[in-house]
Amino acid sequence: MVISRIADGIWRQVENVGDTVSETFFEPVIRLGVTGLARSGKTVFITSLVANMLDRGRMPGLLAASEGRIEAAFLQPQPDDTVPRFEYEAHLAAMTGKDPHWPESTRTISELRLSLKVRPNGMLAGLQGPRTIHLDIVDYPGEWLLDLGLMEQSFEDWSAATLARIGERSSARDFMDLARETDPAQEHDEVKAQTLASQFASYLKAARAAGYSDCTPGRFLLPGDLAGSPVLTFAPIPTDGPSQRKSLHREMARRYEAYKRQVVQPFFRDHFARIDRQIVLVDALGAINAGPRAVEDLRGAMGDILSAFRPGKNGFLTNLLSGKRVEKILFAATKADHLHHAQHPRLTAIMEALTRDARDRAQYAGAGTAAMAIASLRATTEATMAHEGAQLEVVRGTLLESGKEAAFYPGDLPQDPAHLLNPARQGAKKWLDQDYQVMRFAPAPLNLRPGDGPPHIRLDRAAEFLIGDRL
Ligand SMILES: Nc1nc2c(ncn2[C@@H]2O[C@H](COP(=O)(O)OP(=O)(O)O)[C@@H](O)[C@H]2O)c(=O)[nH]1
Ligand SMILES: [Mg+2]
Repeated sequence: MVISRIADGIWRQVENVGDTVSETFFEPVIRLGVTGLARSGKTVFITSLVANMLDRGRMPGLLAASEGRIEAAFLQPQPDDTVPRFEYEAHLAAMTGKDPHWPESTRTISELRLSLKVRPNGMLAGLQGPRTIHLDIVDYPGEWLLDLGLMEQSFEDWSAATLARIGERSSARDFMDLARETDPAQEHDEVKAQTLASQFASYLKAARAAGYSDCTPGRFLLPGDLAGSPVLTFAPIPTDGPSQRKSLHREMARRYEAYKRQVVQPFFRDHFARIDRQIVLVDALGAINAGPRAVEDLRGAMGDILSAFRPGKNGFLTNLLSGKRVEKILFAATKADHLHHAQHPRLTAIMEALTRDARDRAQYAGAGTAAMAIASLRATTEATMAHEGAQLEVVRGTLLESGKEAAFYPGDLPQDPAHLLNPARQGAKKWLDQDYQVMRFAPAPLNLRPGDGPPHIRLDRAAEFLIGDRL
């Protein structure tokens, strides 16, 4: 009896050792994090990246592919049994089927394992057969990174900072009325707690719709199966001094701590801390189109998101990572197919400027960073048109709303990103010189040659930066 139990234990240990040995020496795993705020283009990016890794005809910028060293690519069951699988097949069918359309938006974490059989290059080329390398792609909402700021804040500090920040926003009026008349010392009452929490959640939704990015706690917007649970039933309230036993203040503070411990911390520990390479997708054109306030807000949110990648500033994260770090971070402006390629360098420059502070610090911490303008699924073609005596460089495509073919000129992005970022920082209400427009195009019907993935812009360069050195 006892002996068999010991034997069982030993057997399992040996099995575990076997796992790690084969993973590290023979079948390396790269965990690629894909994040960005809602609608930044994560789903389309992952779908197109995987399709283009399976059929590599359009990936000349990925050296291992252009050198013909990738002998095979295939999807495999992912290693994490409790994380939803990224619905690759459904998304690809949406984008490249008979009646192409954009995939449904998803709002949670998901994962997909792509395995590559790669022949080594250089010195090892003649000595070694092909190796299998697993690319575990993890899609998670950028909103969840914003919660990192809560980890180092007490309930009282968080309440005070939040109430001060949102006090003047019209979208917060109802909630603020309620918060102001709340006595933190009153006895805890579940109905009151629920009213506060639901008013606060309504405010967060309205704030996000109005273009604000500082909408934490992130799970209030995307509660999933936590909806209605105590960890999501709290709100900032005016507090002064320590809380009394059984008071509303005490219970709200307790739930806030539970949210940090049971929602935020597990995400960082189980997912974020294991990422090797990261791409942060940004809908910079969308923000430019929405105006200076949206650009400034995006800059702020980028700063907050990116603070997760310089753990030195955050004690909680430093402990969690214990020396491990993300090795490469790519900041990509998505949907570059809205612009003629002549303007792509300007979009890249804007992306660089938006993330400059964060990139400088990441570089200091030893991570390689880059900024790029990409289109995961190219929905347009380019053309030059005569217009009022000048030549305009336009893009053509099928408009999403009307289904009509149209040529489109989005406006001229400035050479110098400061022409956009400075007015945004100074609180300008609208752009001075001109307006920028974004049309939504439908994905174009495709007629792919065998071996070709869906059309894109610089997806191969993005892949080379993110994983090229490991292939
Ligand atoms: N034209 C164009 N539109 C894109 C591209 N990628 C994303 N989009 C648009 O952005 C929307 C949001 O993309 P999605 O991947 O669902 O964003 P997510 O919320 O970050 O997963 C899509 O429905 C498309 O309208 C692209 O490469 N080109
Ligand atoms: Mg998505």
